[in-house]
Amino acid sequence: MLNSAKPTPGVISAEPEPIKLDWPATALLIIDMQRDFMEPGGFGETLGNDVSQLARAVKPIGAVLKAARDTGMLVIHTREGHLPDLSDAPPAKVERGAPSLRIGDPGPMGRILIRGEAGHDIIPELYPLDSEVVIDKPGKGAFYATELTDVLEKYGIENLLVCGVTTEVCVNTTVREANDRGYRCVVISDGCASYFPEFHEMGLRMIKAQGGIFGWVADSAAVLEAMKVSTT
Ligand code: C5J
Repeated sequence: MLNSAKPTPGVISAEPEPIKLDWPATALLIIDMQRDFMEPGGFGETLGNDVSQLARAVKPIGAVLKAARDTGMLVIHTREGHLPDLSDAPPAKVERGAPSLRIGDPGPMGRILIRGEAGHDIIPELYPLDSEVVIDKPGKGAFYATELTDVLEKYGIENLLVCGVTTEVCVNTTVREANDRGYRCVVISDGCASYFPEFHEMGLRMIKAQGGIFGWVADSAAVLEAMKVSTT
């Protein structure tokens, strides 16, 4: 755990300070644990990244996902991707850089970052149950051009446990969007990962700096400990 002090029952040992959540008003938000980011041959690798860097987040997310399912917490998964005709993909995104394959090009897991293709789907270890919410998003943030706000309002959600990939891109963008909309975000440090370990570290530090300018950061053990006490 990040804090060495003994945890208070039901309180997440988080940084910059412990936080007690109203669990029925809390959802688990898992960002973009898709084959396109996690596996060779997908979008992440076409950009020149070492996708093995992201594997470390799978187990901690799996543990929190199991606890969320056991306790009946609302679980929301997101997927970044685009419509087959690319009508929701800005040319500025598609044409950027010099990837080995561009968004929409055929790859070993189907067309790169296109909805409905194998690469766009969530990895088997964290696959959503039919009862869970899946939000398809065209951007990095999970609120932009999606129904996420409506879902959170429908379920009376005020707090988000956030994890997924990558720490400094889609996790950070979503946490910033959520923070501006009034949600308390607790980011699960070992449930996030980046292709660049230093960006992961800085991405977390940016969130919890200045008294928690965007939210709180806690590891999965601290979250699980608080969930165990608070939801039994
Ligand atoms: C990126 C994401 N890195 N899910 N997407 O392009 O972070």
